[in-house]
Amino acid sequence: MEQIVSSGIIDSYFKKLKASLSVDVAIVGGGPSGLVAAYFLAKKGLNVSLYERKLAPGGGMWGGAMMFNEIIVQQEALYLLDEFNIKYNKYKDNYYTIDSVHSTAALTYHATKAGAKIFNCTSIEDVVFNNYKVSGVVINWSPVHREGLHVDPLVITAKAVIDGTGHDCEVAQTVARKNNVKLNTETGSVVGERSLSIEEAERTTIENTKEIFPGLFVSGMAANGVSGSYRMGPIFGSMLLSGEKVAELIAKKL
Ligand code: 48F
Repeated sequence: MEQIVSSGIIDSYFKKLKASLSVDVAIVGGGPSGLVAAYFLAKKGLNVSLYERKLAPGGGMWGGAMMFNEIIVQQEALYLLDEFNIKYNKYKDNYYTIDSVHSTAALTYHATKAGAKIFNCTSIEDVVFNNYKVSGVVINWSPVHREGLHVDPLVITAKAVIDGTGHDCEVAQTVARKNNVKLNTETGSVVGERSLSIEEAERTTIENTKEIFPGLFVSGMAANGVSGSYRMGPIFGSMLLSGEKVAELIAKKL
């Protein structure tokens, strides 16, 4: 029995990893925008891997605001709550509240059920840069980074990569810093996030969700960080809509 438990885990984990060495889409970050993108892309039959640095995917969604575990979603994104079977309560005209734990679990459940593979405890430390195109991601165990161990990574090739890393827009930062290239932003580099302005931020998140370099797309807060727009705090409609938009852009391209 001891042998079966261990070999079962090892065999099925490596089967999953091996099937994901070359994917259609590699998503960096399991926040709401990354999870929604994973769901829609997998639903279209694409081979999708999502890498999350932490033990639990969900990013900034679990904790609501200041650990009050409720979040706000506006009317425009209500159809996505229905798509993910998330329960909501009307608060005021146009504004709904959802339980952040219930909704984070629902996004994760539906993304994996649609066929996306989530690799948690896995950090992206670089990208593959072939023929002036982002062509994959360079992965390592998060504990290797945390311990500062000098351990080389593995490489996953991908037709498209999504930077869904939230406020830090880590992948875009790395691509710009290491390769001396111009991104599709006003300054050609990562402009950086501005202070909080909810209405403006919610609107621009959708606009800023785009391909910022051949092969590299941005979603969610990373989209606003890269393009120099505002943060919005614990309202999540645009995060969900951004995930859907980036999936559509990529599906059209592949
Ligand atoms: O920040 P995050 O939740 O991304 P998002 O989809 O949503 C933003 C909102 O949560 C909130 C907000 C909107 O109301 O302002 O902040 O833009 O999740 C990003 C995830 O990416 C992971 C990180 O642990 C988090 O779970 N992550 C960041 N860098 C890496 C990474 C990396 N290099 N490799 C793997 N995962």
